[in-house]
Amino acid sequence: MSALFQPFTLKDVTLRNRIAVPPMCQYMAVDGVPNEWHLSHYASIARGGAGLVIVEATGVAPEGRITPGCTGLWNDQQAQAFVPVVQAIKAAGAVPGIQIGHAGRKASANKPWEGDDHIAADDARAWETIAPSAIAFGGGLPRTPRAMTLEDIARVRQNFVDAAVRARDTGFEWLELHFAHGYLAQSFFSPHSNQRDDIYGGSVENRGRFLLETLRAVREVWPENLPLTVRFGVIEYDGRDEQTLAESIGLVRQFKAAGMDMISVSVNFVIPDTHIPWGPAFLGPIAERVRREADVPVSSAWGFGTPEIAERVVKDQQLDLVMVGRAHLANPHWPYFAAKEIGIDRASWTLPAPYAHWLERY
Ligand code: FNR
Ligand code: 531
Repeated sequence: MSALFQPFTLKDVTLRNRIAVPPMCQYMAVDGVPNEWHLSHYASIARGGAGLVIVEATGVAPEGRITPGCTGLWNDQQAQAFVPVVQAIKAAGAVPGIQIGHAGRKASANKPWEGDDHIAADDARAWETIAPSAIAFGGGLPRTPRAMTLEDIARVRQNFVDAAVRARDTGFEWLELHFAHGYLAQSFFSPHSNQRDDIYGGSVENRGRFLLETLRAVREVWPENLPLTVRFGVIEYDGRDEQTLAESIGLVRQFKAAGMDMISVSVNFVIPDTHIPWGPAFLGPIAERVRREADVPVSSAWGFGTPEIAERVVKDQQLDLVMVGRAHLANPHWPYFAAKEIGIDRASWTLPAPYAHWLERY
């Protein structure tokens, strides 16, 4: 039997298989409002057979978006516009998830195909960025952010809570906090970007405070019976990996004690010049270590989009869920072709009946 096509239950949610579509920004929203693009994009990807579809990083506040094209959940118009997206994902048999986040010092940027860099400060589309400290990321994101006051920190934490309430009321059944990839939350935890001298900076406990407080506050409003997860960079590949991993796994344990149901293991991306060992499934062993040492279900991504790799990492219990991103952009029906490639019998039934029936002998 295939491991990849076994169901997965977390709290009251059961996924039809171990394949998740990770959040992937579409940069196609105006004023944060999802539109026809998002509806057709998510409906088509959900129809392909994945168990879980996580909607892209969605800003908890206008200045929390990466680009002006990112979605938002800071107002009811945006929440209302997500309802058809949730319904389409569910109609396709997948579980609708959403990731909410704040881009911090990486915000106010151009779309990847329009430069992937900070919008020029004198451009009317630009906005002031905020971060734990007034330290710029560098590279294409050279603008120095304003160091957050304690009021800013309290406001942004509340933004996360308010966005979680909107996600709940919109019908999402899986919530992921974006604590990875060098965005605001990740940048609080890293000493590269957080050099505060108050209770939010310095010691590993202080650097983890914003993340833990935000998780606890969201847990209070997110239904206990639905998965609350965190996407978290646990390694920077900056030459201090053993220390970063130890600190990160310590914080993951605290996330679990605070009510987090699952961790999505990723890379920090806090500084531009690192030595990431890109390659198929390179995060598998890291994720397995987090799974073992923090005793928590894990998912991960980067190069798992080959069927036999996806099958193997679940069978070997490195991961509980495999996130397959770009392969789904190339082929929204990736799970159907993966099922055929790893020899699942009646593979066509990974697709909805109107398709499956005719593909059985196709
Ligand atoms: C991403 N990624 C990403 N990650 C995240 O946590 N939130 C997001 O919104 C996005 N947005 C995004 C957009 C696009 C176009 C790409 C290609 C990627 C990272 C993504 O979820 C995944 O981790 C990586 O793409 C690696 O997995 P694959 O693509 O190798 O399967
Ligand atoms: C990071 C990425 C780097 C290299 C290949 C794929 C993905 N992502 C992070 C995304 C934005 C797009 C780039 C987010 O986390 C929002």
